Amino acid sequence: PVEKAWWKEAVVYQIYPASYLDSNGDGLGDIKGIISKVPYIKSLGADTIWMSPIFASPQEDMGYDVADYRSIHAPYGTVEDVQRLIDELHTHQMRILMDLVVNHTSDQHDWFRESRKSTSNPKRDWYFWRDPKYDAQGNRREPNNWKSIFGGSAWHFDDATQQYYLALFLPSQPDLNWANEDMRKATYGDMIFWLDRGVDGFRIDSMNLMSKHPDLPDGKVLNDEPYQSGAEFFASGPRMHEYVREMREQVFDKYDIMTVGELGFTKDEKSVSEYVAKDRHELNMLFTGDIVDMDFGPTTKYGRDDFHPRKIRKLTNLWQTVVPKFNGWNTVYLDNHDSGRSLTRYASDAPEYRATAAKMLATYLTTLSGTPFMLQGEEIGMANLSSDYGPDAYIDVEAKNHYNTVLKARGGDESKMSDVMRELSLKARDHGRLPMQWDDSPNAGFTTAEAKPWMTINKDYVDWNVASQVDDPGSVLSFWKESLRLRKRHADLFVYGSYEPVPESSTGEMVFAYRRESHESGQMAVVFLNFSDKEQKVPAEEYKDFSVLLSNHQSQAVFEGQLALVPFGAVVLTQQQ
Ligand code: TEU
Repeated sequence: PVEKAWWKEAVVYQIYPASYLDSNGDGLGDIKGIISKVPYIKSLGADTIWMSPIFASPQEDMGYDVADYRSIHAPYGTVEDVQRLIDELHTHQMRILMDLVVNHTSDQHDWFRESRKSTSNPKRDWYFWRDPKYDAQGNRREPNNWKSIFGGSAWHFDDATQQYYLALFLPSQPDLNWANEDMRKATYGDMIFWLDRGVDGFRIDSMNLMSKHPDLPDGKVLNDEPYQSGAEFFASGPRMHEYVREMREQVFDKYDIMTVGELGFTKDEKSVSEYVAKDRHELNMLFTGDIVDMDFGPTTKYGRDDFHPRKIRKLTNLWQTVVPKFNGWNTVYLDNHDSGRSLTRYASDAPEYRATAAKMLATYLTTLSGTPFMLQGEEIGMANLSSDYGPDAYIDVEAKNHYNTVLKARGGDESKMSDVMRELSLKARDHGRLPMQWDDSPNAGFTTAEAKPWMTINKDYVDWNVASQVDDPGSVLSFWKESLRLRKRHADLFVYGSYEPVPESSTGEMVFAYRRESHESGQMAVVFLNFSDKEQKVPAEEYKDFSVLLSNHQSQAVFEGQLALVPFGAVVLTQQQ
């Protein structure tokens, strides 16, 4: 049986601070707004929040470009405001994870300002600086062929010192050199600054990019583009586990905290086990990025629309079965701030299906083992911007860079961009960052009616908002509360229980089903999720005397040995105790 821990029983609610609640009418969310909603989050049944970065930052990548880890982006508030949020959460027996962005800093960070001053500066080696290469014609070239994840070269020439510096994301996000011990120690000091204020753990951004191959070799040439992925040399490099272990020894082990690493590129069973196996003593769990669009593989997220329920089934089966094998743990999630919303992406936001589909996805997230992470708004069935929104609605650098690169390649002809707009309407990170829809007042109650919100508010807020659902027992919000209560009440079954997939051969490819069994009581439950907009009948002879524990449509019965699932139907059956 699985060893118990508070971070295994946690239910984490991701808050995107810019988009949660604006308390001072400047059109941007802030810490005071979050503090005012702690009781709401508690009432939902979430007990931990993960807050995307709130640190001082020029906001070129929405705070994932940190200029000072020990001060707060002024429009969000102050360190004292964050301390009040931490204390308010602890008063409600809740916890908070900070977003730890330490693979890179902003180019406005003092460390980088120092580092770029001269080749002999003491902080020069805190970042990656390399001499140019020159081609046969004597033209200056970047030190290698790596592409930035946001497009273009990952190298940027600095005139003052005639060298290039490495930035895997934006040019304003220079990568820190983790091989430098002084840099690591300074970073550990920043972690301790927040842990000493009561922060209960970290979501570690771009965690496995911190160790790169020491020679920074050219990436394999996969196509005729000027720059190549290079991920085989900048992800999960040779000292990655050494750095994670050092973080544990120097920082994490002094506190009772949760650690979640964001893993890119290497997502096979062995690589995952090396981070989360108990005897490895590294991290508690990972975001493996396969299901949602964080797969940085050669097929960029804006490649073809490759979602199919089988992809979710395959990856879930892998993690659900493999994690107990090495006594590890994992996250369970379908949404975050880097991806299109799962309701639109993996189910349906069509009016006739939207509520049922949102409840089906809630059933998935709350009946698997692993720590569920839900994104703000997922609890009320928030969805993507509809496809009638034009390119101006997308303000995130990832979407804008992609759109402009393709538009330029097509001679600036906007009429030739419908395929790109379709991809953006499914996958753009903007959908995961839409302002929270609190009520049907102007600006969705996110900010004052007069304020100009910092980004597009989905026009469907008039019908999809907290206020219209909170007192409706049939709402998505009420269903989330019920399913989280069920998970908590039956933790031995849904958190710690065993997992056994029901073969696709018996359910068909559009119904994802699995069995959970309690090691303590032997109670067994079976979960059926219909990922299609068609009725699906599945054999259920063996469950005919089971009762319905949870269902997202009228009472579900097993009859003639079959279970008929309505479009996006979800049902959890359990045998009598
Ligand atoms: O994401 C890691 C990352 O690589 C993502 O940018 C991912 O490739 C992309 O979103 C897939 O569509 C983390 C943060 O979650 C992301 O918001 C930041 O932009 C990035 O790191 C840099 O800090």
